Amino acid sequence: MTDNLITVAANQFKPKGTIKDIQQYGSGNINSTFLVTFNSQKPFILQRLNTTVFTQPKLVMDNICILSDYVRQRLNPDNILQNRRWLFPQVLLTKEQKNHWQAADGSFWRAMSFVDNSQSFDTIQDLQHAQEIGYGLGMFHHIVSSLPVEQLADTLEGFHITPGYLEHYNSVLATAKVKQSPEINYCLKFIRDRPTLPHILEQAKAAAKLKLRIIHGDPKINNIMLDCSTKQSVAMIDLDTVKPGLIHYDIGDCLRSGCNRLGEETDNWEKVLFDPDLAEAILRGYLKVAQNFLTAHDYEYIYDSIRLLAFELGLRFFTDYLEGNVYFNVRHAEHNLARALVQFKLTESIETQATAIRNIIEHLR
Ligand code: ADP
Ligand code: GN1
Ligand code: MG
Repeated sequence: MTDNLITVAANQFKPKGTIKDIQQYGSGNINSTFLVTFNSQKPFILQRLNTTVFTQPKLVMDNICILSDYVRQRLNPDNILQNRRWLFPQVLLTKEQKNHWQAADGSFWRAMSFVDNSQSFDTIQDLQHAQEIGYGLGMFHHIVSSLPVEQLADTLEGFHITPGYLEHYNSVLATAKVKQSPEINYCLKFIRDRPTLPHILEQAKAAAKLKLRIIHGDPKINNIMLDCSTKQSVAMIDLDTVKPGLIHYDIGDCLRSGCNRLGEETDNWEKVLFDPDLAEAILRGYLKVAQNFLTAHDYEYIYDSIRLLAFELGLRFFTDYLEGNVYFNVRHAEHNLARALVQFKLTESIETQATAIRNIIEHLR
C-alpha cells in the first residue's frame, strides 16, 4: 500500500479543504486504519477493509448503513440515553454518494466520522473503566434490540461458531508441520482436553434456549470509546461484524478482553489472570441497561460464554499460527502463538474461579 494510494483514497471522501496530514491510527488486528486531519475542519477515519477476512465488503457497508439509519431514528424520539453523550459513527460518502471506494488495485476503502474527545484503551484502566465498558455494550444491545435480525446480512459466516473453528483447527493440524516446544505442546493439550467446551453455546442455540439477536461481534475493550472529559463510554466502533448472532458472543468477548489486566498482547502469558472484580464491574455496567431484556436462560449461559470466548480466541490464534498467519495482522512469525497462550491461560484462570464467577452473576440478577 503506497502513501499515494492512501492519499488518493482519502481524497475520495474529503468534504472541502486541503488534507493536512494522514497518519496510521489505532491498534486493530484486521483492517488498516488512518486518521485524516485538516487545518480547519473535523478529522475523519479512513480504513482499508481487510477483504481476505470480509470477502463481501459491500455487504459490510450496507449493514453499517442500515444500522446507522435505524439508530438515528431510534435515538431521536426515545430518551433512552438518559442524558448521556452517545454517538454512532457516521459513514462518510464519496463525491459519487457511495459508501465506499474501490481502487484500481481492488483495495476497498471507507471513511467514518471521528468520535472526537474520546479515547480507547488496549488494557483496562480501573473499575470505573470496566463499568463503562459494560455500560457501552449494554447500551449498544439495548439500542439495536428492536431491529429485526433479518434486516442485517451475515457478513462473516461462521464467526463465533466455535465448533466450526475446531473443525478448521483439526484440518490444519492434519497437514501442518508442527514444531515441538513446551508452549506448542501446552496449546495442543489445552484444546485436546476440552472436547465438549466448543459446543456449549451452539447446543443451547439449537435447543432454542438462546436466540439470535443483533450483535456487535467484536466488543473488545479497544472498540469501546470513552469520553476524555466524563470518562463515560460514548460509542462503539468497529462495526464490521454487526450481524445476527448470540449476545453471549458479545458478553463473553467483552469480559475475556476486559478482565485480563495484562491485556491480550502481553509477553508475560504465564502471569495472565481473570480478575473477578473487573467482571463484576463490567456486568454491573452492562446490566444497568440490559437487565430488562435478559431471560433466565441468558443468565444461565453467561459464565459459559466467558470461558468459551477466551478459549475460542485462543483456538483461532493458535490455528492461525499453525496456518502461517493468514488471518490476523502480526508483527512477527510467533505473534499468534504468543496471543494463543495468553487466551488459554486466561481460560484456565476462568475455570479455576468458576464458582466465584457464577456467584457474581447470580448476585447481580
Ligand atoms: P480493526 O477492525 O482493525 O480493529 P477498528 O475499526 O477497530 O479496526 O479501528 C482501529 C482503531 O482506530 C480503534 O481501536 C480506534 O482507536 C480507532 N478508531 C476507529 N474508528 C474510529 C472512530 N470512528 N473514531 C475514533 N477512533 C476510531
Ligand atoms: C479482531 O479487528 P479487531 O482487532 O477489533 C477480531 C476479533 C478478535 C480480536 C482479538 C473480525 O478484532 O474477533 O476477538 O481481533 N475481529 C475479526 O484481538 O476477526
Ligand atoms: Mg478494532
